[in-house]
Amino acid sequence: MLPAWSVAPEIAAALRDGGPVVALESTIVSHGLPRPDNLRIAREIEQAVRDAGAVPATVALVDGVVRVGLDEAALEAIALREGVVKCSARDLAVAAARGATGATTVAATAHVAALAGIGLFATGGLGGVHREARETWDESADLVALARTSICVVCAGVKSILDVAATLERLETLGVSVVGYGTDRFPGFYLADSGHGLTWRVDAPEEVAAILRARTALALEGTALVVANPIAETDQLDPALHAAVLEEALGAADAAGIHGRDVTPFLLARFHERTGGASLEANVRLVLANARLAARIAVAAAADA
Ligand code: PSU
Ligand code: MN
Repeated sequence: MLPAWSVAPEIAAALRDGGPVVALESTIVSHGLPRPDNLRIAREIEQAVRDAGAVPATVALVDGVVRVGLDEAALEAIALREGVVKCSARDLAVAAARGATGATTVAATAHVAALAGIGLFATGGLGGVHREARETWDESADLVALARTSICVVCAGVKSILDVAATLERLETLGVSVVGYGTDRFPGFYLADSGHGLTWRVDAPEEVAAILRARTALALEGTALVVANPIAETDQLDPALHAAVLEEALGAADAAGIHGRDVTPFLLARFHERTGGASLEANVRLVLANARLAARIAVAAAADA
């Protein structure tokens, strides 16, 4: 029988030696970025982690096995194969038992990373409370996963298609720590500033490593630490274009009856179409920046150990 999960040898060795490792999710590759560019971008994200001195560990389900660290064939399967399932935490075991191939969301990736003993994780934007949540109850499982998983997640805030204020309230209720990196404003994914302030700001990877140490000492490491890293202002989407496209995209999703796990991929794809690729460019830049920062934090945390 195949094992339910496996760790690539390079990653297992790094973890044994207490070396820096950064987990990466795969839903952004399969469902968040258009083909065939997604495969090249997935490689670039891994390379960004390597360039900053850490080992990348992209997580995905390939033919029924949860893999921590993908070889070329596995990365290609996730990026290009038809019918790759978007797996949140609740989908993982079901999909694994069926021998499926699936990409892991923030919720599923955080769970698997913690299982493997990886402390750092980079993504684009977290899921959260959707704008129509009052009617639909649509709130990403990313939030509850962050409330119960010991992991540090580097992201550009939550996706700007969401109700950011409500998501920040939920993160507070769930006991998830949020710090801004180089800012006291909560980033807005495609935009540098979501319009919401933050209580805590850090300015160096070593400061995050110190927070991680304090969490362990205080037995507060059972939840996630979110490091919110804004996209550079020169790379952000034009705010007026963002507002116009968002309104159009939300209307289109509603008209097309999109719901459940299809909402986020639909809205992101609509953005990429309607901004003539500008949102795609911004998305790639912010993910690369998050991968680099997560690697620097992993290096700082490993130096502590
Ligand atoms: N960040 C991106 N692009 C993405 C995602 C994050 O830049 O596609 C994915 C993550 O996998 C996240 C998911 O967990 O979107 C959220 O989906 P939902 O809202 O259905 O929970
Ligand atoms: Mn949802």
